[in-house]
Amino acid sequence: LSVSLSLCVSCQAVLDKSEVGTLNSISHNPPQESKSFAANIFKGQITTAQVFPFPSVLNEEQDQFLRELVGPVAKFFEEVNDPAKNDSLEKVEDHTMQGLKEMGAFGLQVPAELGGLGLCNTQYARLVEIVGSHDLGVGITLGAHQSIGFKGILLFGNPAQKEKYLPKLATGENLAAFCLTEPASGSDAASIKTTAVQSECGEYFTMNGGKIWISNGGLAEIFTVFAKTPMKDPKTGEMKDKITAFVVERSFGGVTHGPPEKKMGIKASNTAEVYFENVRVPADCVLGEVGGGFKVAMNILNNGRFGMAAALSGTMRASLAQAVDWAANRTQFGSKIHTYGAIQEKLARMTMLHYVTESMAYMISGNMDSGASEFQIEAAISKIFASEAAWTVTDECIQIMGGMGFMKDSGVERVMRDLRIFRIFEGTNDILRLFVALNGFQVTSGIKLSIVGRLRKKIIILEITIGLGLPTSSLRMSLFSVAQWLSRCWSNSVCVWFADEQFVLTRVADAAIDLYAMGVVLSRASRSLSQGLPSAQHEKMLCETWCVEAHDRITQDLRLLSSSQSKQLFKNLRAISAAVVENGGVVSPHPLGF
Ligand code: MYA
Repeated sequence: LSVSLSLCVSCQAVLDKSEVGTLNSISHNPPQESKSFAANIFKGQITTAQVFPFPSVLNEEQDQFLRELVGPVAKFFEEVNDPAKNDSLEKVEDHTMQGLKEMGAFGLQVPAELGGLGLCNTQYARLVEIVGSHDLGVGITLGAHQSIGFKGILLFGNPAQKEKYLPKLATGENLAAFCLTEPASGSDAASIKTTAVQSECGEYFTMNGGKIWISNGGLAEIFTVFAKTPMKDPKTGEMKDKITAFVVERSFGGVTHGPPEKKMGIKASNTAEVYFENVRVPADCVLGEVGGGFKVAMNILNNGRFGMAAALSGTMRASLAQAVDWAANRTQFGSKIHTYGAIQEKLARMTMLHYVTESMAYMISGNMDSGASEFQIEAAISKIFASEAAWTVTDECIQIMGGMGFMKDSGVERVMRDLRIFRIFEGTNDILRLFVALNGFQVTSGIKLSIVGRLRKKIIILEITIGLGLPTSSLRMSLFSVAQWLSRCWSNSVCVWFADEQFVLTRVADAAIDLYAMGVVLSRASRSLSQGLPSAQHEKMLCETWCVEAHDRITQDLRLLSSSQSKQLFKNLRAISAAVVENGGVVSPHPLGF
């Protein structure tokens, strides 16, 4: 609270005493301690520590080092890497791979003493953003390697594992891959069938199973593999299968892979099946605890998701620049097309989507660098938001460019193809929306809610009211209006019953996403105002416009949920779906009758 107040003073947002009172009463005695802004909004609390002020985490040395890296990396992507060629060859060209290795791009976050660049998350985000603005295929090759492939070793490895594996991974001499998904286990990650059975002597595990759609699967030497290990339940004495994470070397023997998959996009990145046949994995290759692998997997994913937001904010920046270049130079009906309202609205919305995504990426990386341990809801939100925003921005870039955008030479069609997978992998956006809503309610209620859980739990749907009659000289912090909204929600709470109620949860997640987005842009625009940046008024406008529309979306969603209409609506949707499933497709007869 004190942070938010001092921020307000510095950005000239004057609070009157009644507003201070409201905030004090909201933040009072939280039922469960959490510093996460996103988690706390489900409790009707504004916890500002992770949002205000906008993080500035780099010290002078880190700032200087990053500045020295940004130029050469951008130059490399402009002059050496050829995204169209990588796409058509369906691999990253050899000289590009070599150049990336020489630049240290395969070990961005590996500590310097183990041969990496030792970057913090914020520095990593800045470089990944450059990669995302040029070539998502290269981005996935690099990201599958370090964002998930060997992140487990960085996060959970013991000193011996780190010393053994990280130096060669950092230089790119060895590539890494993350092996979770299986033919029958996609979103339901806990249902994997790959097994790892410990030997009688306890010295090794025998691993059997197969993984699919593994990025870098055909190139990697080192794999982070999740497998079920039979274990004795200490309480009941019964044998139970629990997931364990392992570092598996291809050189162990019994590790093979399928041919590169033919894909819609990110063609330059290798994707393959990986098989494990009687692989003898030494017991000292267990990552974390035996039986603790599910949490290892989730934490690796949580930890890497902001990288996607960073990379995609780079993609959006590039798409926006391309759209602007076209709109500023293309003449139709006697005028440049950027002078027409229809194009102006597109450019403005693209700009706002980019601003929100970029703000989320650096908000989360900054929090992580400041030692935050609870960021999983925010990270999931950033992945959902970034992948959808980048899709919209690039789609609109093509729309602005018209026929030219559809041509291969424009390069945007490749970006569009590359982007499609981002709403699917690293947790589909649909699953992550459920994760956001259920985790939020778990924080509120203390009751564990599983995605497939059968719990019936009263939830509180929050009613939103954000006043935006903002004086032009200051933001007058819509945040405080958000806080007022949250406080009101306790008195105006609407109870909704749900059991597997994904229709409800998805909309609640959308409200949480919009709210978090408001928080991050309010914070960033406030900082720009307080620093007197030349762009401050522009940012203020982005922020205000975003907040007005986000407020409307939230109100609409929550109004629907609290209305009697929603039950009927969801019933209809369920019935329509059941009918088409039963019929194997369209139910209504063709209008021509045949
Ligand atoms: S890799 C494949 C990605 N796959 C997925 O993401 C799978 C999605 N599924 C899931 O995440 C889980 O199965 C869900 C759990 C969430 C559905 N953090 O009962 P539960 C805890 C911490 O809810 P389920 C790929 O695509 C939970 O609290 N903890 O579980 C690579 C509970 O704990 P407890 C979590 O109903 C693509 C326990 O687990 C989390 O089975 C390449 C059980 O929970 C969490 N998130 O459903 C990308 N979730 O028992 C390349 C659950 O203690 C990278 N729990 O209460 C690109 C990077 C960008 C470019 C970079 C360029 C350089």
